[in-house]
Amino acid sequence: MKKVEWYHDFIDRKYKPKKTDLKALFYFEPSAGVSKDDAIGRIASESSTGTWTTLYELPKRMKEIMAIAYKVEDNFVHIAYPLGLWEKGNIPQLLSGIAGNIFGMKAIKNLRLVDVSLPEEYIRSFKGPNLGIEGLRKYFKVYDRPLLGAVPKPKVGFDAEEHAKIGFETWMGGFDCVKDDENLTSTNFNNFYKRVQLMSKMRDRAEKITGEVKDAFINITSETEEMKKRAKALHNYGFKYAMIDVVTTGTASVQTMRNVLGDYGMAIHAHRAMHSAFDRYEKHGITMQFLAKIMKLAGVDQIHSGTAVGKLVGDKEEVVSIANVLREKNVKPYKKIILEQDWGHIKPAFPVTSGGLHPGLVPDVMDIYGKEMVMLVSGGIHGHPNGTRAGAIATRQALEATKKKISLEEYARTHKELKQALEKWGRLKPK
Ligand code: CAP
Ligand code: MG
Repeated sequence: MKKVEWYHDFIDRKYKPKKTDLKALFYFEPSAGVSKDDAIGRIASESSTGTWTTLYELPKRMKEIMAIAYKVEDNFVHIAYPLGLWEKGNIPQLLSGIAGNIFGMKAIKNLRLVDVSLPEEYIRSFKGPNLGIEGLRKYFKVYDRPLLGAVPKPKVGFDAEEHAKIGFETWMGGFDCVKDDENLTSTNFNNFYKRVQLMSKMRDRAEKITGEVKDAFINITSETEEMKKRAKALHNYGFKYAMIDVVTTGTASVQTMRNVLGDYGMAIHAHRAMHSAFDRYEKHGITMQFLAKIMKLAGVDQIHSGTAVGKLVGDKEEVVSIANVLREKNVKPYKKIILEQDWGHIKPAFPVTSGGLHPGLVPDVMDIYGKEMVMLVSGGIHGHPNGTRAGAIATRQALEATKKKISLEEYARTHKELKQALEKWGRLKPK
């Protein structure tokens, strides 16, 4: 019988990956009646050079660039992708390969792209973060604690004037940054350009009074040409960051904006809204640690990474893995969660912890992350019984207590803003 399928040609358990191969780890579950080899052959074939049936002719070079499934451990498969399959500097193409059609193959019931170890020759074609952790700490002149920020809440509803006033209160309470919410871009009552102008005035005022560097993550998310205009406005008004919702705008626009913002000497705050559409369920989709990896490659300086104790999903093991991928120069492999990664010239980036945090959770988050992070406490300051500025002060007090290894309750005896925060929220872990 003429051979109809050739998926098994993409399996070789004797294959030893080359230094220049991209090495991917997938979790997979074959559909009923499908063997593991039928499944892994399909994953390797459909994500590289194959198709469903044997072909009349094959170019010789195909052999050099086809993916090879070389190791299977339970429901995990390691697949090597020769460098020649990929266009250097092109993240969308990488995703179209290793995170494309394979998610829809009938023969595979569940599939999850866990991580990809990228070779130096591939990494070299990307810029990575413009400032990174070191550059941002130098900019703020803050070294002994996490960078602190807050989003005006309610998420959307303030006009530009009110927004800037909340920003001023946040800065005066001791926070470094004021962040736009992920779904605030430009509305008829809070026009982007008006907000930039008013926020710059309030920032200058707060800097003058406090003597500290103050900045903002103002959301430029929109069509790419418009994002370029908004980036220019932020630069003209002296802001160091632009915020981008990197999943909804896509990796191509992140790469474009890395170039534009890089020319301005600016940094990117990456909000990850929509990530839970594909990273939440452990049997199918793409992990947040891989999303964080490609966004760092594309050039974001910081990206949300979860809290483990707040209102959104992501347990401690996942949160720490994402933080490692972002901060470590040489990432060590960890269980079937992350692969080794030498980041080469790419600068370390900040994990951003946010979502349901308040002063009572500061010790938990510091215990998980240490100080090398950006901590966003939004509802957790604007909901303080004495308002935004007191909420920010309470958060600073909780940080001081944690650093001095004094319990919050003890510290609250002599710090009223913290006391009031604990009276309202205690150590609540919001859902
Ligand atoms: C947090 C937040 C952030 C989430 C995003 C919100 O506000 O502004 O968008 O942290 O989730 O809109 O919920 P609160 P993640 O501090 O008031 O909860 O950080 O997991 O990407
Ligand atoms: Mg938000």
